[in-house]
Amino acid sequence: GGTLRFVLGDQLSRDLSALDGADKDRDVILIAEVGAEASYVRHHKKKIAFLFSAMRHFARDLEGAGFTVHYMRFDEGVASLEDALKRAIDEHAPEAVVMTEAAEHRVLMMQKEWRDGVGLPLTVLPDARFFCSHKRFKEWAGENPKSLRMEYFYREMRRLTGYLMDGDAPEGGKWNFDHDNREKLPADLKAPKRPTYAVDDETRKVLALVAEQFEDNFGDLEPFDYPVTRRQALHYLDWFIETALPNFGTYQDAMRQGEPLLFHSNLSGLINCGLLSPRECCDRVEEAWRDGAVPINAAEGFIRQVIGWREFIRGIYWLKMPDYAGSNALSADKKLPDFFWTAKTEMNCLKQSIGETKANAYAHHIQRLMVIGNFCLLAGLDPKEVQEWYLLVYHDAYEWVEMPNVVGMILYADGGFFASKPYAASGAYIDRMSDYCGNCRYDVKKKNGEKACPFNYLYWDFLLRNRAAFQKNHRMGVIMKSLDQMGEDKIDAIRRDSRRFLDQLS
Ligand code: FAD
Ligand code: DLZ
Ligand code: SF4
Repeated sequence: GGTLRFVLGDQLSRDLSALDGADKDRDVILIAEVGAEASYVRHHKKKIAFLFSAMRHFARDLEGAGFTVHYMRFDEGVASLEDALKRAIDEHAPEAVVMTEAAEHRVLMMQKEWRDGVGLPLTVLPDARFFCSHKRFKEWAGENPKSLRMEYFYREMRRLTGYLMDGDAPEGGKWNFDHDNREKLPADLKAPKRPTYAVDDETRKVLALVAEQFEDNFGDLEPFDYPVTRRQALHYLDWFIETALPNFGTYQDAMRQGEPLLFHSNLSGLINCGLLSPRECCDRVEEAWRDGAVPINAAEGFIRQVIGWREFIRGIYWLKMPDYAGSNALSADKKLPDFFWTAKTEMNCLKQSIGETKANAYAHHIQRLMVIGNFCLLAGLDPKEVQEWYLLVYHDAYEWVEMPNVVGMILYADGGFFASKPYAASGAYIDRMSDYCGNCRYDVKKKNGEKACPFNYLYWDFLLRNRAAFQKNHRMGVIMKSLDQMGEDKIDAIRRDSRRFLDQLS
């Protein structure tokens, strides 16, 4: 036989290294829906439906292009990726197996075991879809780094890719236009209407499967209107560049009730599973800027998220795993409150953000970071529980990208390895960036008492609880000083309100 090419669920790219040089006459491409991957956390129903549908359509596209694909469907009862591999080897008797390295540590460890155990040559190739190789990231980070900063990494990536560069200098005279990207949303500015994609026969079957097999999982399965094919993904990218990108930068931090997407790209799920490459997305964005169709703060903002944050986060993950998973620098140990599953809370910002998460398997960055994440941090929720929640609720969630965002970005559980200070904020921040507070039973202007916005006293209680950890952080200097000058009465009120609030959570 020829070569067996095993493609994982988040490797749905025609230019995947494992498909490089595939022989249409002799090779078999294996793609498998397997029990263990679909249930290692209780993924949101839409996440499973999206991925299975994308996998099936990708397989069909490969077949259309003349490849032989062995597609294992969920109802064939394949227990695990290893089970899929062994079944395929038995059936096709290949000479060798080729794979692209898994994006998650857990699965890469499996690949290493198979290499030693399947009894025929198994090659694991690098994943060239990322801009920055493991080697390059390690070299950039240096030996045993104490802390790393995205901004410097990002500049290296700009130089490496040449995006928005004028020779050695950044276009527009600055590396970063974030300062322009914090505007409030004007009341008369409407979010553009999104394209939706009709459910075809294949997706209909997947929806029926998920409804039956994953009945008790979190989240709403329908309506389902995601792009699931390469062609639809490209259409969605075109739509984004033309319609939403011009305002993407300026209103990147804004939130509005009933508008889950605003000007965000919603491309993360498509990029992470392989239907779009990060390179083609950035190429298109840069082109739109060179054509004068979008301002520099939009193009730079998007490209920074992708070649900066996305690659940096992946680098941190591989630098720090496997120990990173257990990080808990602030010894946070509270259980996740029930409303993370039901969205039933009187805190309107959380009700909206979690409600949208439940409906769409999506929330945009500021909702994930400054509403839900901020709450997890201030309330002292257990990092393990928070990691699991974020890993299962979003359709773009894979451990390599979820974990550093949770452990490092929102929870400060790695002691500030890449965040120079915790992303903690009181209600005033949420009020400034959204219209949530106007519809809330709490009063964002009140600091203490039954009616006060809980973020207001939880913020100070968090600092009081973790005083020792932040005392030496010079970026926290001003705020820790105001804590030192706070009167006993005020401190008592903060502690009393926080205890009352946190007690009734559990
Ligand atoms: P846009 O706002 O349009 O941004 C463009 C692209 O930039 C995204 O599609 C994404 O590919 C990339 N990007 C932006 N910020 C980040 C970041 N911090 N890390 C990695 N990529 C980034 N993103 C995931 O893809 N999967 C996750 O599981 C995930 N978990 C997160 C958990 C927390 C606690 C936080 C704070 C952020 C998380 N993010 C995750 C990052 C970010 O919130 C999402 O990528 C983004 O909201 C996806 O929506 P979008 O495509 O509309 O993004
Ligand atoms: C997330 C996921 C799910 C839900 N199901 C599958 C599956 O059935 N088959 C598969 O090959 N991959 C799946 N994945 C993705 C993997 O769990 C894993 O996250 C990635 O391959 C990253 O290593
Ligand atoms: Fe959220 Fe506080 Fe505003 Fe209510 S008042 S929406 S709890 S920030």
